[in-house]
Amino acid sequence: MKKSQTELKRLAAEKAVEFVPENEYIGIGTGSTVNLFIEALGKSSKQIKGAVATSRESAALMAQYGIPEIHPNEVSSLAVYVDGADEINPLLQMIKGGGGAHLGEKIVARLAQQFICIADETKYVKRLGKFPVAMEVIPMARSMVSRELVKLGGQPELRIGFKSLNGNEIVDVTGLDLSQPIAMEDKLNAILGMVENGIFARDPADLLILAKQDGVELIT
Ligand code: ABF
Repeated sequence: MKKSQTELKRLAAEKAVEFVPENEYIGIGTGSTVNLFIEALGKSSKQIKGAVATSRESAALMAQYGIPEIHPNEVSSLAVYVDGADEINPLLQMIKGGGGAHLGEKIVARLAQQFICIADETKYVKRLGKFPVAMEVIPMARSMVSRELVKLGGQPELRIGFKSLNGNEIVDVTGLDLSQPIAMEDKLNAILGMVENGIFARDPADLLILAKQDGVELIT
């Protein structure tokens, strides 16, 4: 019987709990796969000191399971960061931001000693770029940033009605050449008015827990 995408996400999420060290601070990402991780962690016997949340949705679910929330300014490092992705390639570089939380995710991932990505097989791609790249932009500069994105070959689209945790807007961009993801990540972040883009190439994951129809694969 073919496993559903949710069943695969749950397998990856449950496997990730094995990699959470006891009595440490950890970081927790955002999205439906992460929600299943929070549930699995909450139901496990694992005792952690606390977790940094990257969205209010994750924080609320953590609270439901009694996982203490800590603010990122209270810690100088985290043992692990567990998060999903929209796309991830064999180098463990990712496109993230479908949930509009990629700025916080990149900040918290930078704090962690190990970035564990949990995903179902549909996220694993040879080349990044089919999924739109989310970009957090300063509202007053949205048009200026969009003109620069078009110059780079992108097709920017404002995420209507969405504001980030920091009160910024999200522009989703398709059509960019991501054959050199690190270079593009840096180029995008140099645009005046750009807060952060959803290419995680400079900060790839350290471990991918990939749930496939024939089992869970660990890729490093
Ligand atoms: C989050 O995970 C986002 O960066 C990314 O868009 C999302 C993937 O969500 P899901 O697990 O629901 O596919 O970290």
